Amino acid sequence: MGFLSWFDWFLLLWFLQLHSDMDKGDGEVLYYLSGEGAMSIFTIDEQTGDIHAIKRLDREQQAYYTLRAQVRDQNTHLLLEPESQFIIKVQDINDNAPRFLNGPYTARIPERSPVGTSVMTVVATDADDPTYGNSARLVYSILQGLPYFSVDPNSGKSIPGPEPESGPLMLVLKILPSAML
Ligand SMILES: [Ca+2]
Ligand SMILES: [Ca+2]
Repeated sequence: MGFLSWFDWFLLLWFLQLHSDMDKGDGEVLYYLSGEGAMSIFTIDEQTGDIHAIKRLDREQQAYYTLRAQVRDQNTHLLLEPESQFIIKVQDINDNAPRFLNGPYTARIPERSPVGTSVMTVVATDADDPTYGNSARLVYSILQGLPYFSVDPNSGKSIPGPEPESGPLMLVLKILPSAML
């Protein structure tokens, strides 16, 4: 079984080519494609075996496509070799921004709480591939509320710092893809 990559959101920038050893380049063989997305997302040039994507691929919708290819004699239409199966993997690009789950968050903390008391833990997610590069890696930081609060950049856990003199405090958090830092 072959394993091929295609890029997330990339359309027709390049193509894949199937080639049979039975193909002497004289136009006597024909290539056929079947399986997931055959003819609706991927098309094949019968003569050359070139496979093109005719729609934009979104890894976050479908990351793998299992397809099958046949090579047949142009005249007899008999299979020239056993049908082969291959998988097209849609390679991730960083095309999703991180989002907070269940936000906006509200939390209360008693006056004169000890420094270091946990206020809350915020959780964000990113739909990109967490197993590839930094596309889904998150870093938490505070936009407003310093120096009275801090946040663990990795876990999103927020803790208060020194107590303010007076008045309410607003804690504004943001998440950034790590690549932007
Ligand atoms: Ca992302
Ligand atoms: Ca992506």
